[in-house]
Amino acid sequence: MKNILITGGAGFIGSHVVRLMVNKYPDYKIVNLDLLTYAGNLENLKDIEKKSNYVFEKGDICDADFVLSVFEKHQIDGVIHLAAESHVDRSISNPMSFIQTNIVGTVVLLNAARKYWGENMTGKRFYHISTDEVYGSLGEEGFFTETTSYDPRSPYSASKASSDHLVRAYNHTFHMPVVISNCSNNYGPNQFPEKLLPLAINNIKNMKPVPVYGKGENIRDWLYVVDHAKAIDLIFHKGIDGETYNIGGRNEWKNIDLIMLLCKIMDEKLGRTPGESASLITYVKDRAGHDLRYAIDATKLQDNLGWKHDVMFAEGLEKTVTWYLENSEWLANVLSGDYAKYYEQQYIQR
Ligand code: NAD
Ligand code: TDX
Repeated sequence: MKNILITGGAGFIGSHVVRLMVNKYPDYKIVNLDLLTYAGNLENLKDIEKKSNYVFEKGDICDADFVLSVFEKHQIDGVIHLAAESHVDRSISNPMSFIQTNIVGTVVLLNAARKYWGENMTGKRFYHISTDEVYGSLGEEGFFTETTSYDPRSPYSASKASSDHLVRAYNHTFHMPVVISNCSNNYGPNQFPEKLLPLAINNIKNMKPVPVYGKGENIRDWLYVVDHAKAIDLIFHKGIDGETYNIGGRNEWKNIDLIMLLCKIMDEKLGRTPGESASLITYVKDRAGHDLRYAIDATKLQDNLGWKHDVMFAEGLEKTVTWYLENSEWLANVLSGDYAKYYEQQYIQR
């Protein structure tokens, strides 16, 4: 496969996948299709944007004519589909855009691939990137495996579950060569500061309250974004058609413990007295339908494809904090625009 379409490549995870693929495969053409919504940012790709094997196409995955034209123009052989509305809180206040982008957009892409590839899809691949949230919420014990029943509980996770089902349906019905992965929470550079870690880093830096939903007892399984990008590269090249792979770091943290650790690191980095950053922690109204715990069992990916994560959490978190402190211009740029309005609605008015 030579001409690869990556959707959502200007977003958080997508930009790390684009960078990895552009640098690692100089003989591939990497086409990044992104609408540049509030979450898409071409600044994330400054270091590779001039490479000869990289092309950017601005447009909407829901626009069938445009998507098909991109397949034809670049003779696309493989798709890595990351474009999505990705923030759970926004899916609670505005579910419709999640239905449109995550469900309709995925079907538009599948249709374009089917139309362009025709009957003989040998050597082609449609790789759909999904989330652990489709499996629902765990109690204190157990892990999500690839055979765990779907039980999505937010508009976001329901829209992702729906797109996963549609991708599988195209495999079953039309023999489209697909592969799916479901990953746990990612963290790292370039994450939009609506998500817990970059939001907390930014607020701590500016001595603003750090909002912790409910009692802070919800648990997430954190993976460094570059390790996710490496898993995506591996699955794209070595995964078996029709299979699903779970990706996770075996790195569970209660939200409040994670924020306490972050505060400790920030105190050290900013030369504050111990406890100064933690004094900003503020318990706020819980997220509606807040899932208690996510935890991934990635044994299949480890045993079948030899994946393991490289970055230990202490190192990854330290790198992440350093990146945000050193990239205040990036942060200032993404915080301008509509973000202030969103923050006001999400944290001040409710
Ligand atoms: P993100 O919100 O940072 O980026 C999404 C990108 O998609 C943006 O660049 C945006 O401009 C683009 N986009 C949105 N709507 C579009 C449309 N209609 N047409 C074209 N482009 C559009 O998201 P992320 O956190 O990088 O997540 C990427 C993918 O990985 C998503 O599918 C998400 O469900 C999945 N995922 C994310 C995580 C996580 O922790 N962030 C974990 C598991 C899976
Ligand atoms: O201000 C906050 N306070 C807070 O306590 C925010 C933004 C979040 N939280 C809590 C909610 C969650 O329990 O922190 C946890 C993490 O929240 P998010 O960063 O919003 O991530 P989450 O809801 O777990 O979903 C993420 O992981 C799976 C991504 O946003 C999804 O795209 C991905 O599919």
